[in-house]
Amino acid sequence: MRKNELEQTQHSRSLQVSTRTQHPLLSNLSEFSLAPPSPQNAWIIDELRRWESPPINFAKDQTPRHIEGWKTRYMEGWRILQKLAALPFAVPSCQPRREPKLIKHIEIIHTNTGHLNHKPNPLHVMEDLLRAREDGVHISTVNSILGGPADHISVGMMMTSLIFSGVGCRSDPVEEVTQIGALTIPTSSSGLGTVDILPERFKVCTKTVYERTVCKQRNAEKKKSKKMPLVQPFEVPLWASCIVPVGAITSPHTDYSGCSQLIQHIQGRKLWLCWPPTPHNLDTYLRKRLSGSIGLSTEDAIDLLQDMELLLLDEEQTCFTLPGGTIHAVVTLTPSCHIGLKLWRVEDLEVARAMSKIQLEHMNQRITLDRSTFDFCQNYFADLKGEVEYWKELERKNAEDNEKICRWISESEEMLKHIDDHLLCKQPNLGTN
Ligand SMILES: O=C(O)CCC(=O)C(=O)O
Repeated sequence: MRKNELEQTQHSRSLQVSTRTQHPLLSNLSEFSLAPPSPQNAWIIDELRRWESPPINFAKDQTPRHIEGWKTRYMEGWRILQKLAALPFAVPSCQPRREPKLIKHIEIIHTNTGHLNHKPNPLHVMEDLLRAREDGVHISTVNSILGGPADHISVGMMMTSLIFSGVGCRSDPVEEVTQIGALTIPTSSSGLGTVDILPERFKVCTKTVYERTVCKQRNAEKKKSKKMPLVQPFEVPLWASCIVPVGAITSPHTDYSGCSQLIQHIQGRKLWLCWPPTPHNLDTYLRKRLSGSIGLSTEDAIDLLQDMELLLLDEEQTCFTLPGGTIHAVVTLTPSCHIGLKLWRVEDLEVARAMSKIQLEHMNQRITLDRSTFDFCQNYFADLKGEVEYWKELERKNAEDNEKICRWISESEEMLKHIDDHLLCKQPNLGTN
């Protein structure tokens, strides 16, 4: 047992007597852990209560086949929240309108958007979603019940799922109960491109680079604003938004290939579970993900990964950074949306290197890869290719750490030069996986 785990256990033992009287549900949690639950985590029980309420609990006591998937999800969320509430040590957390407690890895930039003249809202996200559809831009769509991609789903079905998840299909046994979310909706000039959300500190910083896109007015918009001066194409931060229905659970994963993300929460109640990219955590998560199985479940992550931090978000528009390589899982308690912006920072460099090293080692050890692992590796290195351009920009901007960044760029380029052949010879036979 590591030192801080030992301290946490001792600390919770000394609280044993008061724990039992703190919250009525705490006494039922003893079956989840030998040590008594920490009263510091009692706030999670309120979230468990929410999870046990409509519309999320609608499938709990029903048996029709078409809601089996929903029921499984419901039970998974219930077990996750129970497990968290039963932990015998105080989990570092950030909760609405409370001082963050013990949070070290996640950096809270601000806890609301009171300082902004124009605030981001779900309408901006919907505008961007519709624009992406009109322009034929690919967005990642996921079916949270099946835990996989849902690329064939129309925007109409997605919107229906957002509105009616958990309430709409009860009486129609033919209709599947859907739970569809969209994960990468790009900024457009009629949506989030109209709001300046980026905190000043990221605009004027030699230590950080953020992803950008050129925002162009479309012909229809130009016609509408005939009397207005013509707006020249302009560069904006390339926020990508994410819209998720009630009751969704996103399993532990890392995003991209080492860059950080700035996340601006827009609306909804959700719980983020975050684990820092320590060597133990990266190794445990990546080896499981690369072993061809379905990956690490949230429940296993709570047991196996170290130094978890929890972030509970509600209508306060909190902004925070998710440092490169952060493993995260999300439980959504009401329909919600947020936006993310990729950031490149010198402090992410070692994590980017460690992640690539594990992926390469793993690929070298295996003769063939199954379809899911092959896609995972391919996406990882495709992302890395795009990220190298931003590392180059950071290198030009940051004289102080120039040498370090240069070394990482040439390592990445060397890796990428070999990766195509390496990956191609491990490509699974189509149709067999
Ligand atoms: O909100 C969710 O369920 C998933 C969000 C997420 O994992 C992300 O934005 O990277």
